[in-house]
Amino acid sequence: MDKTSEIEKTKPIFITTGVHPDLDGLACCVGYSELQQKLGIKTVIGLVGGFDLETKFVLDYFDLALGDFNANPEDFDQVILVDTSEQRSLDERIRLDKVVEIIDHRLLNDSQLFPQAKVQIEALGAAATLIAEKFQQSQKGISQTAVILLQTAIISNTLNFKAHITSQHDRAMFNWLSQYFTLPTDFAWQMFMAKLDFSGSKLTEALEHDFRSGGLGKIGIAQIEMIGGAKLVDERLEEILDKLNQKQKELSLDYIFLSIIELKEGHNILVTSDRLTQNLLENVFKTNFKNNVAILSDLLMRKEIRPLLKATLEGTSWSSRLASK
Ligand SMILES: [Mn+2]
Repeated sequence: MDKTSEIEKTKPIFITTGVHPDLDGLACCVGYSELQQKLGIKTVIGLVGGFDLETKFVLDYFDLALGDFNANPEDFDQVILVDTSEQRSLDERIRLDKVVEIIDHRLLNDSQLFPQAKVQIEALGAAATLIAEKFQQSQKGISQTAVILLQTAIISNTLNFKAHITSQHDRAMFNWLSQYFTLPTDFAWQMFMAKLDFSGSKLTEALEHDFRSGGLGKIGIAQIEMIGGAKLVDERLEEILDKLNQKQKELSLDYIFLSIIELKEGHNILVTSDRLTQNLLENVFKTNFKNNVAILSDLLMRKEIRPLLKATLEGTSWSSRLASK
C-alpha cells in the first residue's frame, strides 16, 4: 500500500468553536488546525454563524484569505473544541461523545459532558494563548496568518491587556508571537474602533450576535464592547429593552441583561427592564438601577460575571426566588 492511500484512509479530525465565532475562536481553530497538520494529523475546520465586526476587520486589514469552513460535523468521527466548552454554544449537529479534545479558558464549563475528551482549561485572558504555547513547544514553525490571528485574539480577549483576566502568560505568548510579526503600533485602537458602529440595525444585530444564554437559572447576557456606551443607552434605551424582552420570551429565560463594556471609562453599563434581573445584579454588584440602567465601578467580562451570578444564585433557595417573582 503506498503512502497516499494510507493517509486517505485516516479520517480527518473536525475542529470547531462555538457558533458565531469571535476572533479568539477563529484564531484557535486556524492555529490548532495548522499545528495538527504540521504534526501529521489531518484536520478540517467547520464553523457556524458569521463573523463579528472585529473579526471581519482583522481579516480585511491583513487581507487574510481563509477557507469556507462549511464542513459538517456529522461527516467526522472525532471533534476538537477550541475556545469553547459549553454545550449550549455548540452547533447542534455535534455529538458530545465524539469530542476528543477541549482547549478553553472558561472556568464555568460543561467539560463533564464530554466523556471521551482530553480537557485543558486554564484561566487565561485568551484561549489563543494556549494555542501559541503549543506552537512554541512544538518548534514546528508558525505561519504569518496564525501569528496575526493569535496576536489579535489575545489583544481582543484581554481588552489590550487591561481586563482583569489578563495573565502573565497572555503577555508572554503575545511577546513570543511578536518576534514573527509586529502589529502596527495603533492596531489595538483601530481594532476596537472597528466595532463601534451601532448605527441603525447594527445595534440589534450586535445584541443578537454576542448573546449567550443558559446555565443555572437560565441567564441570558448580551455583551457589547464600545466607547460612548452612556450615549448609546441614552439614545436607544427602548430599542435595547425591546430586543432583550423579545429574547427573554423567545428563549424562556429567567434572567436577561445587556452588559456594555465601556472601554474608555473602564466600567460596565448594565441594562435590563426585568425586575428579577435588576434585583439579582443589584445584590451581586452592590449597584442601583435607575431607569433600567446601572453602572458598575469595575470592568468585567461576561466570563467573569457568570461565575459571580452563579455563586449568588446557588446561595438563594428556589422558594425565595419564586416568592419574589
Ligand atoms: Mn476566548
